[in-house]
Amino acid sequence: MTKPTIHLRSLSATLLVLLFAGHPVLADDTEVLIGAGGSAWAKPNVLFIMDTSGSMSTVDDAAVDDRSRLAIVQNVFSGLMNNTNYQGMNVALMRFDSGGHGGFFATPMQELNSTTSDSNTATSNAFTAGGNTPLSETLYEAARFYGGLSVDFGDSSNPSTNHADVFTGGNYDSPITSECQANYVILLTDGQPTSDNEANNSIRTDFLGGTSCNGNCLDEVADYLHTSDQSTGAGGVTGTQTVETYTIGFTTNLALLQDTATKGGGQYVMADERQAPQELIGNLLQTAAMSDFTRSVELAWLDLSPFFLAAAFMLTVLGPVLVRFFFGNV
Ligand SMILES: [Ca+2]
Ligand SMILES: [Ca+2]
Ligand SMILES: [Ca+2]
Repeated sequence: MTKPTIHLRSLSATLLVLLFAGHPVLADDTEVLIGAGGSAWAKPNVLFIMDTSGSMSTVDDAAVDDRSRLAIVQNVFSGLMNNTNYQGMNVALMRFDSGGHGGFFATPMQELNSTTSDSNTATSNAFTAGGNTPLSETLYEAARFYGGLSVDFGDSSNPSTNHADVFTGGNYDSPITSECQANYVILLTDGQPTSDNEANNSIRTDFLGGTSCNGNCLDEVADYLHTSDQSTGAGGVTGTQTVETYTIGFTTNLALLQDTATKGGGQYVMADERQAPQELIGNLLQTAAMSDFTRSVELAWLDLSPFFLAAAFMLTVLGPVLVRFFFGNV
């Protein structure tokens, strides 16, 4: 497969423009990345998992932002859905089960366009915070989806069950349809896992070849997604198709989320505007610089898109803080 050539230095410049502009609006370079009109490349699958646990109703610092964590995430998600630069990729949205038993698909994996951007936003905005934080159980369900395996939690979940377009009979319809397709999970969460061991036995037998997890299974599932072919069997796509997991943590710097992103082939970013905006900005710039200088010859545009998604999240959440950081207290 021929990969499109990208001049990454211009991408870093784009990121700087974004930072100084204070808006997550992507410039023309990104249009190239997303492949506007570029049907020659398989659409990437981007699965968002949104934490809907009770703690997401928390307002962390009303003096900074009087919205709840969930309201902030919903606003960020809406901003992404309505950014036309992202149209053309496939997007799905999962959320936690309100009773602490795994998670389910609130929307199917579908191409982002003017219609689905509205429906995705409406679905997300209807979420309310409540219940536990079954992180590994939900990523496990996401892995079953990518792998086209049987539905586990998603057909008995609350406050609703899986969207009808993600499964046929009792099995998930894997969104992986092309050898060159890139597949992602972006996990947005604010807390430690709770009520999160119901999938451990299935993870051990179905994903880990009989080996038990070390502590919580979230990182092991991410590792499995990143290192094992997720499109196998009679309907499988030739070659090895894997899934990269990105984690975005709110308010708590969790080693588990770092481990998960590392093993998942993605990145971990922490969005705590009260603690370390400089560090966050530094990490973003460092990532861009590393991409620029160490991978500067050629790179599939798909390799970069999750970073920009994460950056867009961060920039939206931290917009006011970024302005203060660069221009002083105003
Ligand atoms: Ca549970
Ligand atoms: Ca573990
Ligand atoms: Ca395969």
